[in-house]
Amino acid sequence: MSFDGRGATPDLFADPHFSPVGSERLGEQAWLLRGWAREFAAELYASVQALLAQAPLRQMLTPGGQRMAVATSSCGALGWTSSAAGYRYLPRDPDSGRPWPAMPALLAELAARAAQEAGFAGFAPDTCLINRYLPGVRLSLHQDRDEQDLTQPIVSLSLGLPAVFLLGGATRAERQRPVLLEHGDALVWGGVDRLRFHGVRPLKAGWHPLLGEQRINLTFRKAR
Ligand code: MD3
Ligand code: FE
Repeated sequence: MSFDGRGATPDLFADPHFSPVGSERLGEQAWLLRGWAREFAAELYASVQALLAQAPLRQMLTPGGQRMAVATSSCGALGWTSSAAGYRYLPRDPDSGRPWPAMPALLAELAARAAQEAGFAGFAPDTCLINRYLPGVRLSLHQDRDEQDLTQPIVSLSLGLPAVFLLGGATRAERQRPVLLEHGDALVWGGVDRLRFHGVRPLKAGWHPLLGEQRINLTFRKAR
C-alpha cells in the first residue's frame, strides 16, 4: 500500500478499532490490508448476489448436530461443506446436486493480488467460501485445517457491517487479539500463521449503505 492514512486526527488513531487505509502486520506471515478492496466492493457484492442466486446461503449442520449460525455458500471448483459426516470440500452443492458456480475472474484476481501483496506469489484458489453474518451471529474459535496443502495461504475479503475478528495463537488457550474488520478490508495469512486459532465476535447490529444489516466475508483457499 502506498497511502498509510497518516494525517488523520491523533484521537482517532488512539482508538485501537479505528482503521483508515493502510496495512498492518498481524503476525510473522499474516497481514491486514485495510480498505484494500473497497474500490471493488460494489462490483464484488453484485458478483456475490449473482452467485447466491445460483447457490443460496444456508445454515449447515455441524458434525455435532448443531446448525451453524453463519450462513454459507461457495463458488469455485470445490465448496466447503459441513454435515453430520464432517467437514468436506465437495465439487457439488449438496442442496441442489449441481456443481458450485464458477469463481468469477474478479474474485480470483483480487485474491491472487492480495496474496501477492503479502508475499505469497502464485496463489490460485480453487474455492471461495461465502460467509454471511447477521446481527448477533458469531463464529466460534477454530483452526482452518480442512485443506490438503497447509503451505498455501488463505485470503479473506470483508464486506458490509464491521466485525471484531479474534486472532489467537497456536493453541486454543492462547489469548486472542481483537482486530476490527471493515468493509473492503483484506486479510492474508499463511506460513507460520496458517494454523492460528481464530473466530468472530457476535456481529453488532447496524446498517451498511451497500449491504444493509449484514456482513459478508469471502474466504479464498486452495483446498486441493
Ligand atoms: C488469520 N472466517 O471461514 S476470515 C472461516 O470473518 C473464517 O468469516 C472468518 O474463519 C470470517 O474459516 C475469518 C479471516 C481469517 C481466517 C482464518 C485465519 C484470518 C485468519 C487463520 C489464521 C490467521
Ligand atoms: Fe476460519
